Amino acid sequence: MPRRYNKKLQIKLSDLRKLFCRRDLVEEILSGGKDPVIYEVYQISQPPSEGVFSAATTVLYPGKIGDEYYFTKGHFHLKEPRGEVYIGLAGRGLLLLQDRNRKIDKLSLNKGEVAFIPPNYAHRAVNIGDEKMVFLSIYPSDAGHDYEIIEREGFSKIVVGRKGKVALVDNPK
Ligand code: M6P
Ligand code: ZN
Repeated sequence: MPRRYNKKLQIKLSDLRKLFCRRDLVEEILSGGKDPVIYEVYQISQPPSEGVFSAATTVLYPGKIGDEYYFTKGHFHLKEPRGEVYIGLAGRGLLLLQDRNRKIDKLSLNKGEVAFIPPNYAHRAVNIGDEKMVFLSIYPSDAGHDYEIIEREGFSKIVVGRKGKVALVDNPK
């Protein structure tokens, strides 16, 4: 884990209950008394200021709900002209990018790969491997997180593992 961070977030299944497709399975797991950690974010957060970066290391655990792989919540930036860079440090992952018209693009985000998130794209990381997926993100400290649209509408496509294959399919919701 990174040695220097000033804020740690732990996101559990219950924090993502409305986002997974199979809400019935989520509720079944939670009502059985389990609430697994899906990911942790170690932030090196700087006060919001133009031209200053914040950074975060995210550890996204492997797993699925039904056939949908674990993912980060995903967000737009509150300040629209703010981009971001993700750098894969471990594991196998995908980065979903969705524009304001819900058009989706996917980039691979495996160990050693760098992905650029252009301004005005919602972004979500997905762990498609059997091990922890770890990535570093670097973003303007004044970007801000806007979760509202994603919490309401989700991404237009979801990432599933079926018969040993990874596929991007339409979000049935
Ligand atoms: C990356 C960055 C962070 C973000 C984290 C988890 O590290 O984009 O700003 O908080 O991923 O993603 P989310 O906030 O969408 O759950
Ligand atoms: Zn971001």
